Parts: sequence; structure tokens; C-alpha cells
Amino acid sequence: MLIIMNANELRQKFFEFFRSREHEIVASASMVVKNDPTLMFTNAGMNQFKDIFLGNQAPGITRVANSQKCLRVSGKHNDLEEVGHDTYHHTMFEMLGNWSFGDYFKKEAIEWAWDFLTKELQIPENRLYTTIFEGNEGEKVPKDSESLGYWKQCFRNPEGRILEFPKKDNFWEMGETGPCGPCSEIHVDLRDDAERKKVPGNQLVNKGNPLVIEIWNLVFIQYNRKADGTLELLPSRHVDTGMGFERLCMVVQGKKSNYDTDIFQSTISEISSITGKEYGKNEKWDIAMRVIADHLRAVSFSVADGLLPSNNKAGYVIRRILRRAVRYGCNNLEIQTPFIYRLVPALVRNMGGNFPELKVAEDHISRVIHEEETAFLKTLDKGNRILDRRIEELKKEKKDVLEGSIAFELYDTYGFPVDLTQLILRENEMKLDLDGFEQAMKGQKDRSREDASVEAGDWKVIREREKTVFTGYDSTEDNVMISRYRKVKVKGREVVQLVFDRTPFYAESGGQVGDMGLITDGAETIVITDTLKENNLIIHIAEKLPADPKVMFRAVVDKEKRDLTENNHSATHLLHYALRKVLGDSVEQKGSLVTPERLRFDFSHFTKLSKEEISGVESIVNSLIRKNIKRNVSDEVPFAEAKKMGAMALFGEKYGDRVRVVGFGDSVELCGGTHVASTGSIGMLKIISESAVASGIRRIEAVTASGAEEYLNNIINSAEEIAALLNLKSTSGIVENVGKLVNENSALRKTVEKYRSQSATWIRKNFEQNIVQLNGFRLIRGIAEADSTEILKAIASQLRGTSDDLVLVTGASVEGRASLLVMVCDRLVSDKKINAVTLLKSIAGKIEGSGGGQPFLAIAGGKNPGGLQEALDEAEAILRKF
Ligand code: ALA
Repeated sequence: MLIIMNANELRQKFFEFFRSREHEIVASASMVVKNDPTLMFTNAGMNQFKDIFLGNQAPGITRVANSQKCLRVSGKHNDLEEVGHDTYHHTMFEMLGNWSFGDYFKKEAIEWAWDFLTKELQIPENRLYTTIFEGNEGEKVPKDSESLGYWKQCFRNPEGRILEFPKKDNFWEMGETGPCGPCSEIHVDLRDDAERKKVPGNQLVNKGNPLVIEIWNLVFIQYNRKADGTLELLPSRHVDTGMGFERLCMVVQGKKSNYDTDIFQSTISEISSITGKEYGKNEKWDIAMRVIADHLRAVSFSVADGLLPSNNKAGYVIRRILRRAVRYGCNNLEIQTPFIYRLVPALVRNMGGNFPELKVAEDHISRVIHEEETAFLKTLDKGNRILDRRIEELKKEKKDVLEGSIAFELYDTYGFPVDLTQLILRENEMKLDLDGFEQAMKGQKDRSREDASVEAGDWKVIREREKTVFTGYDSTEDNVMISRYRKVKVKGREVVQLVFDRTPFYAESGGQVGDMGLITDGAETIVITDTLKENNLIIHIAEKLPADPKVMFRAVVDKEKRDLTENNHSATHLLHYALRKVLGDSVEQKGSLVTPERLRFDFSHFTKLSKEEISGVESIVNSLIRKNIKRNVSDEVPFAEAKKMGAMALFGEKYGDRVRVVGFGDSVELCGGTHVASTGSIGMLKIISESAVASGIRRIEAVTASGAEEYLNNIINSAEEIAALLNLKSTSGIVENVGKLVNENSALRKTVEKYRSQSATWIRKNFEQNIVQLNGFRLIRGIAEADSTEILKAIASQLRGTSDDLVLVTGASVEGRASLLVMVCDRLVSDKKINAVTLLKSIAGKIEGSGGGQPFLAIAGGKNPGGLQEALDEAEAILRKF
């Protein structure tokens, strides 16, 4: 008998099972990946252990299990378009996994998986199928007979239960490169008895049947896929398993769809109560509810992990996911107002227990989603209007095909899916130029591929090193040996990446930019333009490869830049501390950038900082600087302990991480960056801007030390220049003096306006002395004595409202140049088709000028005031023909 459990109980059951087999249960790693250029989101439980598999990091413990939050919406594993339309694909999902780092292998992995499913959860054996790798000659990987043997011992009757599949199904790879190996999967058949009698389950394995599905994948990691496509044997053999938690819940809860489990039902019933539409009554509604329930999780967890919707990289991925949910809400559920944010509390109630980060960020997540929804609904509305306008124009032009470029613009800028555009066109009996659209799409894809293209060659290893030793906390120079290098093409430009056995160069991370500098062997000097971190490697970007990479080099960091950066980094910590003192403990760091020139600090806070708050923050920081507080660093603190010390948690810590705690008095932070020895060297901090970056997130930019000095000197110099212009001896009186000038200036403006309007009235009256009567309308024309085109405009505006049968053609010589103005009353524009722009263009040649405007008012400027009279005469001649 199947034992029915809710999701939280089931997760705990899995942990218990592996805990009793000596596994340590570790936390899920962040779903948003930092420091790995090949991956934006965690897409499998094994990601956080990649370096252990590759041998770059020693495992602390050899048996581990957990539940990992994964997102599969980009790169090698991408299920986005499936989500909602079937009942078992997701963007975000939980992967239950157990791992052996060079410890147990196939036998235990298979036996335990079998025991957990059939004994612990009592899933009947006759519903299970397993698969093994059939082997591949090209790859020189043999058939996995070993696993076959173990599975045979599991089943009471193995006949027809163990199936062989090729590389596509049974050789698992993390991405284009990286750890990989043959795998063995467990599939479950959930169809009812009649169906199962008709078609045996083994014919449906790996065939896309929603009720015959894979639930657990056991990967036997033995290889590393290299950039040149070949496999290299790893130093040890590992186990990496992944079980789809949502699918397992479905099985255990006796459901036929993942969305019918308690994981999703709480959100779906919330959607039902908001929309008044019941789940399970209408396929169109159901798809939308599944999409929304799924996407809500993906977006909320990403935001909890520190990501914000934006226009590039990972931020763009979650923006697209959220927009997809909004569109389904609009199209299928007919809700045109933001509502997804209202589902956040239900999600947090359901999942916050196992994922506390969700609970902490609940408010923030709701606000971010609300803001995105609101903005996107506006954009959709704009897109609708653009499409409507173009359809009207096409109708007038008697055309029935919309240009591909417009559909593409709607798609690209307004998030309009092309099938929606097509639907609207069909309703108007029109079609889309689909080829044109696809061409535009392809153009964009090519462009973004070029932008993102990074081609990395394979590493040439000179000396095996587990990890580079970073020596740059204490000094900025060291003797180093190259341990590996490779050539990399970034956007078509070739650079060389160097890894050393030890290095004083700080690699970009935690907001602090990477060091620059040089390496030299005495004969040759190579410039290092940047330093990056990739997994556990510290990579130096060099312009070229040294002639002899095997010798020893003196590595020298650009110390001036490093010192300036350190000032800014330590100041960032003090700023964080001061912000919490002034604004309260709800202030949390949301991001930072520390360069030699300035610092940028993003933090959670909902209102603009007042002038007093800003000065309060500055004054706390500057007094801490003047106290010259000594740096206090503890290295290699286990992650959990550091949190206990009260240091702020960061994003992206991984299992096994040991962290560094940096303190300046009461300011204590987890930080791997480099810092001043004592705060006095920062000199001073000056905030130069405070702004909003997203809902609930503010950004402060500041400068320190010589940067602050320069900033203040610039302001003082400007003040002194103003004082000199005002003939003042010092800057002390400039505020009152400038204030007086501003007031005088506005009074003068008013006087000038009054004078111009009077002058316009006088000139108009003069012109009205000799009005020319033409065919159904009257012409007023004349050259005005005016010192500004504004007077001509004033005459036009006085006349425009007074009657509906007037044309005004007037000009003036203003500071040696000619101005010409044509005004046509609205009725003449529509009835007589007199157009001010056309008329102006035909006479502007006389003043050697050009201009434009609207059908009722057009203005030109020209070089030749002598031609004004001729222009007026010409206008009259033209108008006589109407
Ligand atoms: N890494 C394996 C997977 O993701 C378990 O399927």
C-alpha cells in the first residue's frame, strides 16, 4: 500500500533515509549562480559540487544529500515552453539528491534508490521500470552491464523491466563541458490497469507519455567533457542522483498531475478565488493557472536569492518568466490588473518552512512582482495601441499583410507574443509576413550570440594544483608560477587566461573589481588587465602568453588602484553600518560595486532618503573614519558559525564554504575582499547620489579619499567662479546674490513677455489694415518690426482663435537672419487643403532657408532677410490659385 504523505513529510522522509546511511543533509545552494560564466541558474543538484567532481576542491565529507532548488530555462536544459501545457514540466523544481564523492558507487546507489521507493514509500514494483546506458563506441564508453546486474537483483521478476537506451537518454552531462557519465533512471507507470493491460509500460518509457515518467536519475560521474568535445577520465568516481520532487509527490499522493499535489494546489486555489474561475473546468483556464503557479515559484525564489527582473542576463530570464505568467493571466483568465503578487503569501505559507529565505524576503518579493506586473501591463497596452494604429493605416492603404518588422518590434519591445499579433490580425482579416518576422528574429539571435560569444579553448595544464593560494591580503607582489593557461576569444578578441600556483591578484567578487597589474620574468613583461574567479580558479586576463610560461614570474598588482579600491570597500562596510543605524535594521545589502574611483551600494529601503538622513549617514561614517579603527579579520570560519557571529549573510555561499569575517569596530561582515588596515586611510566619505533602482531598493553612490577631495574641490571651484562673476570677495554671500539674480531674471522675463505681446497686438492691427480677400478666405501678410520669432508666434496665436477663414504669412529680420511664419486656420486646412508646411517650403528658398511644422503652423529660418518681401509675394501668388 502506498503511504500517503504531504510534500513536507515526504521531503523529511528522504532526508531521514539518507541520514541513516551516513549522509550529511546540506542546504540547497542559491538558485541564482554567481562566479560561473557557463551557468546563470542552478540547473541540477550537482552544480554546487562541480569542483569536487573535477578534483579542484577536496570534499569535506564524502556522503551528502539535500533538496536543491533548480531552474531550467536557459542553456542545455530548457523546459520553458512546455510548462503549463503538460502536467509534469516546470521552470523551477526541487531536486532531491544523494551524492558520493569518491565513496560508494553503483551498487549502493541502485540498492538505496530501490529501497527508498519500494520499501520506504511502498511504490509497487510492477509500476517501475529502470534504464541503463547501452554504450557508445565513438565515445569509447561501454554498455553499463554492472548496473544491469544490480537492477536484476532488485526486481523479483526483472523480465522486460530493465531497458537499454543510447547517449541521448542515458549519458548525463551538466552542460557543453564539465563532469558527466552514464546514468541509470527509474521510471514509473501511473496509468490505470486497463490502459496498462492494453500497452505494456516498457513501450512507453522515454516516449513523452505524461503518466509514464522518469522520477529518479542516478548518474555515475566518471568523465570530464572537454571543450574540444573529448572525454577525459576523472581521478575518482562519484555518484550524483536527482529525483524530481514534484513528480514524486504526485506518485505518493496518488495524483495524475504534479499540479494536483499540495505543492501547487494552495496557489491554484488562491488564483481561483481571485479570478472566480474553478480549476479543472476549462482547459484554457487550467493551462494559465498551471503557468502562473509554476512561474510564481520560479520568480519568487529567484528574487529571494537576490535577483531582480532586468534587461540582461539572469534578470532578463526571470523578467521573461514573469511576463509569460502575466500574459496567460490576461489572455486566458481575462485579468488586466496586477494580481500575481497577491499569490506570494500563499506560496510563502506553503514553502517558507523548508526555505526560510522565502519568508525573510516575502514583502520584498511581493513588491518586486507588483511593480513588474504593473509596468508590463502598461507596455502590453501600448503594444496593443501600436498594432491597432498600424492596422487602421493598412486598411486605408488597402493592404492586408502586416510587416514582419512591426511584429518583431511588438515582440521585442512590448513583449507581444507573435501568436497574439496573429490572432488580432485574423480578427481584422489580415495576415502577418511570417518570413519577415522570422528574419528579424534570426537577426536578433545572431546579434546576441555575437555579443555573448565567449569561446574558450581547453586548459593546458603545466602543473596540477588543487587551488590557487591567494596571497594578496598581505602584499601586492609575489613570485608565481603558471599552473595552467588557455586562449579565450571574447567577442572576437583573443586574450589569454593564466592561472598561477599562488597570486597576489584579487579576483573580482563580492562587488570588488579584479586587480590589474603585470607579471615579469625579467626579460618580458606581460600586462594583466583583469582578474576573475571561475569556480575555484583565480584567472588572470593577459594580453598575450609569455614566451616561456614555465619559468618563475614576479607578479605585481597596480598598488595605487588597489589602495583606492580598498578605501572604497572598507567605506562600503561603514556605510552599510551607518545606514542601519540611521534607517533601522530592515536595511539589507542588495548589491554593491567597488572600484578605484567610487563605490555603489544597493540596499532594501522603501522611501527616498531625506537630506538629513544622508548627512546623518555621512557623519557617522566620517566619525568612524576619524577614529582610525583597526581592521579585525577572522579567516576560514565555517559558514554556519559566521552567521552566528552576527555577520550579514551573503548570497551564493555553497556547502563547505569557509568564510572570512571582516570587522571594523561594531561593523561585522562576511567578506572575502581586501580592506584598509585602519579606517583613517579612507580620509573621508562623500555621498554623491541617492536614487531608486527597483521597488524597495535604493542605491547610494559615494567617493572617498582623493576622490572625495576632488569632488569637493570641483564644487568649491565652481562656487568661487560664481563669486568672481558676482564681483564678490568671498563665496560667503553667493547664495543670497544668486537668489536675488534669479528673482530679477524672472521679473524681467515677465516684462519682456508683456512687451512682446503688446508689440504683437500693435503689428497685427497694422497688418489688418490691408487684408487681401482671396477665393473663400482672407490673407494677412506683412513684414514685422520684431526682435524675436516669439513675436511672430504671438501674432499667429492671436489670430488663430479669432476667425476660421484666415491665412497669415509674416516674416521678420531677427539679428541679421530671416524668420518666416505661416499660419493656416484649421477649417482651411481641412476644407481647402491649404497646408502651412507645404506653403512654407515653397517660399523658404527666397530667404535661403528651410523649416517645418504642422499643417496649421510652420516656421522657417534663413540667411537672407532681403528675400522676405519676395517670399511674401510668392505666398500670395500661390494662395491666389486656391
Ligand atoms: N544530475 C542529474 C540530473 O540532473 C542527477 O538529472
